[in-house]
Amino acid sequence: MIDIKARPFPYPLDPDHTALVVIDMQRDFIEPGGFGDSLGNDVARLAAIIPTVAGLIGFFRKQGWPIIHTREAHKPDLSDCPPAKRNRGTPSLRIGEEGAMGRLLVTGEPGSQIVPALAPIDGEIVLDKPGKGMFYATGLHEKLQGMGITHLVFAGVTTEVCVQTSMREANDRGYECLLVEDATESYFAEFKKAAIDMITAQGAIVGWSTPLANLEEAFA
Ligand code: C5J
Repeated sequence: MIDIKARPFPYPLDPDHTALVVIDMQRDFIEPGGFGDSLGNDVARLAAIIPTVAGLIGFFRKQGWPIIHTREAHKPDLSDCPPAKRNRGTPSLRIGEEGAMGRLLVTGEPGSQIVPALAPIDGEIVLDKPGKGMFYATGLHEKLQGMGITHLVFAGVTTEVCVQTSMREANDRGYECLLVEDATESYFAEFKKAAIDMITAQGAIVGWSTPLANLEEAFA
């Protein structure tokens, strides 16, 4: 085990059983004209973390540790998008409707692709998920178990929605979870802070958080 400086106390990283999960760094959330934009959000906040996420991915590639990229994306017939999700609220465009980058949050459309600066490479897992959490209807837990993974490092967007949901799901399944706090972002600064506080409170009730520099320093 290697101790990483973290909140609320050092994170015990197991180099032989750790994978990185990069949540939903896709054009639909990060670029103008996508799903995030259709909900009235300022997507520039999310684009700002791309260099740090790229640094984190580079760190994992250098170590030779597994990387999983998720995308929130539905089947073209929307059979995996419940009406309760699709019909909620008053967005300018709904899931499945044609936007500037194709149909919003639909697998295979340009908007569902991961931003070019973070594009997955051969050997990395790319997982389309219909929900907020990465374990719902994906078979990911079985895949991680088959790989012997016990520790998960998290990055991506948005901190309080898909990242936090996935961390909570992972925590319930017994994974030791670390959030890289400068490699995650929310459309709302106060929600990012609150999510990290909730995750790390009560003795790391969901998991730990740390900046990328602490992870790099431990392996320098
Ligand atoms: C949202 C996500 N915010 N990836 N999805 O709807 O956090």
